[in-house]
Amino acid sequence: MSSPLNIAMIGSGFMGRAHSQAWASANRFFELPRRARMRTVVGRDLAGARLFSERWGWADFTSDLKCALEDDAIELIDIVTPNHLHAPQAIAALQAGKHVACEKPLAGTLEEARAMRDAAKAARSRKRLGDQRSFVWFNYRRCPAVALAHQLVKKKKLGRIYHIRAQYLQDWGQSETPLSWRFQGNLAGSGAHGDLNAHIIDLARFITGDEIIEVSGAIEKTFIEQRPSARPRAREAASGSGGRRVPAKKIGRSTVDDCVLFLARFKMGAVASFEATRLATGNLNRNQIEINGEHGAIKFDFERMNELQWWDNALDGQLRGWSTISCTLPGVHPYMDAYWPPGHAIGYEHTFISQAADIIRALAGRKPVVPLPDFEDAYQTQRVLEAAIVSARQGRAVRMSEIK
Ligand code: NAI
Ligand code: SOE
Repeated sequence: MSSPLNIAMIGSGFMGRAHSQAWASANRFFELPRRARMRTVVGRDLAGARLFSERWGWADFTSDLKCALEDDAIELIDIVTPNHLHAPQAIAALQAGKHVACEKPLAGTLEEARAMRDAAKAARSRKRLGDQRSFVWFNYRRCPAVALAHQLVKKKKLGRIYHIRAQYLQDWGQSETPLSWRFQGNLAGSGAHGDLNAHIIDLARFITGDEIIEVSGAIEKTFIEQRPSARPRAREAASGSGGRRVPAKKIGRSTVDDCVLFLARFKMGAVASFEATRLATGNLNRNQIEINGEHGAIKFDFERMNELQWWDNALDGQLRGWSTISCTLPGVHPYMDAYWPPGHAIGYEHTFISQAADIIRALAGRKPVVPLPDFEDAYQTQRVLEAAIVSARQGRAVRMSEIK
């Protein structure tokens, strides 16, 4: 095994915990060419960063990003901060010669995303600093069932694709949910749109290997315009969905959407619909996609993340029907070699462990199990997000060629 991969992570909230767990576990589950070393966590304040480092296994802590950027031993900066910080932090890290792994959405705005894409491109071509890489944590690609769907499409099992139907439905955004950064346009960029549509646009692009050429019929809606102000550091404000709801007295204005819906056309002819919302009462984290092709169809729902639904159109009519594949077979289903015996389900955290493993592979010049999104790739998803907003606000179809 070559030298350890020293990592610094910026941020210590929901994703800070998920990523810490992933970096700590990747070498335990996977045989990897390098060992991840959790060197420094960068927090907003020293006391908080110290507590976090002790609990989650970081060797050191700081509240000054410069310390991590000037530490020559650190090769990779992992960014798990609110969306408005992705661009300045990622660009500074790239300019300091580091590899960068950034949470989704790539940025709050298209302009910031473009600057990040350009900085990653410039860094890769600046040979003096080595082959600098960028990664984006579209972690759902690494659900074994989603990776399998990608492989089935690649093997042409679905044939020509007609329909893509994607929804990301949550319901944590009810009126009593406090005004965290997620409801502030200047910090989040958008609401359910960048937060959730980003995932399903990425999933649709990843599974089909196709690109969107036109967006139309978009609706952007904010149902709840006033929210109780967030208590500083309240857990429910920090982690988005599912937290304890603590009433607060002051009222503030939400400046993001609660939901965005839109239609799209793909280059190879498929037509698609996308819906993201935080107000789909009754749905906790229903990240689902159905793809209907000439020879077969697939359905995935994150709330049953170990399963892929498969329809084989070639079967005799008497036998034709949806079948449920338990994507838990080592040696058969992507990533399952690393985990448990057949039928022993994995969870949300494994998507991050598998992505951490693929990042380590990529940084050692090896191939990831399925493609890893980089800043260029995530920028294409960001362009689609932008096209949907233009469509919603101008009430018209938007060609992707309009969105630079
Ligand atoms: P969070 O609010 O739980 O945590 C954000 C963290 O950033 C907090 O620890 C906060 O103290 C820290 N922070 C803020 N400003 C900072 C600064 N200047 N320097 C250092 N730390 C700073 O938010 P969460 O849920 O962890 O989201 C972070 C990012 O991860 C967002 O971009 C979000 O979209 C993404 N995300 C992705 C998920 C996925 O499934 N891939 C799931 C949840 C979030
Ligand atoms: C909240 O909506 C959230 O945590 C998103 O930020 C994540 O990206 C999604 O995976 C789960 O829900």
